Amino acid sequence: MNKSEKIWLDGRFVDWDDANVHVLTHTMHYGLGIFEGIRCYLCDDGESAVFRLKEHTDRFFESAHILQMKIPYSRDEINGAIAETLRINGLKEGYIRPLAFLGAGTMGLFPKENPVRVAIAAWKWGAYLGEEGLEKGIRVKVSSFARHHVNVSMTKAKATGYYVNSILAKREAVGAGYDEAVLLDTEGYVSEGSGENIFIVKNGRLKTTPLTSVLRGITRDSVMRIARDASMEVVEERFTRDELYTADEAFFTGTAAEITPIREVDDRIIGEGRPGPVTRKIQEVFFDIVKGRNKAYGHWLYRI
Ligand code: PPE
Repeated sequence: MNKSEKIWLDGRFVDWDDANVHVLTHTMHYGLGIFEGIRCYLCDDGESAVFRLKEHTDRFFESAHILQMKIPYSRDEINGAIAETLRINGLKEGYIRPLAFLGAGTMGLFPKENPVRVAIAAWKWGAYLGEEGLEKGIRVKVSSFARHHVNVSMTKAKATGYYVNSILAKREAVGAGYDEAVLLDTEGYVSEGSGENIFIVKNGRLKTTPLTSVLRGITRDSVMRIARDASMEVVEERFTRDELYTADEAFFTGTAAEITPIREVDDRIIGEGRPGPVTRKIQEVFFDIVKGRNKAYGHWLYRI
């Protein structure tokens, strides 16, 4: 991985290699932690901007609220620490990972005095599913693992432990020769990727999973707004895997994955087997926005 110099840990910067914790760190045993994934882009004017920082920080605090973790910093302090982490590492472009976790203290399932600790790291991270995937589309497999049931895991929280399910699905898909997994919900409807929301396009109309078993993706929200602003119809409705197979176009959205076209699902070619016009249009507008080229969405950029 692309190491940076410093990591912000509990309010101060430490060297990357010294950002260590005790092995009895509670979150390492039981998975009750929360995190964010945020991207910062180098804009065409040479300055850099964090994409939708406010929404990411708000979700970070919402995740903490859902899981009853009290973050010992304000939203402004976290935003400031994120900006400082980018600056101190000289990163004009990169991926930012805020993490809140329960430190060492009591073991067992009723942690009381364990401190809530916060780390913020940032590093260079290229195309999540490969440059070629971004350009030509990826091959996806429906997973044998179901996505979280709403009464088992509260998926509006971006919790560390939930990602065991994602890793199992991703490993299964990659092991079988595909690029990514798509998970169904416990009722059998399409849910999301291991770390991405999903959209399909049919007859010019976009459809994405409603906010039940999925994470409330910030890229998902951005795509819905971009599409609606371009007078495209967007609905949030359940759909089945055969509706995915017969879509004209399909794509994943996520901070890491950005807008990644899907060209094949379970060995069925989607549409023409390459990114379709709607996907390409959304990609184009999205990258124009994050690079500061589209002034109409300037309010989504937090200048560093
Ligand atoms: N669903 C899941 C399960 C998910 O993890 C992500 C983000 C999304 C949807 C899209 O959300 P958003 O980034 O707000 O558009 N996944 C993060 C973690 C990736 C990783 O491998 O780590 C991300 O994209 O940063």
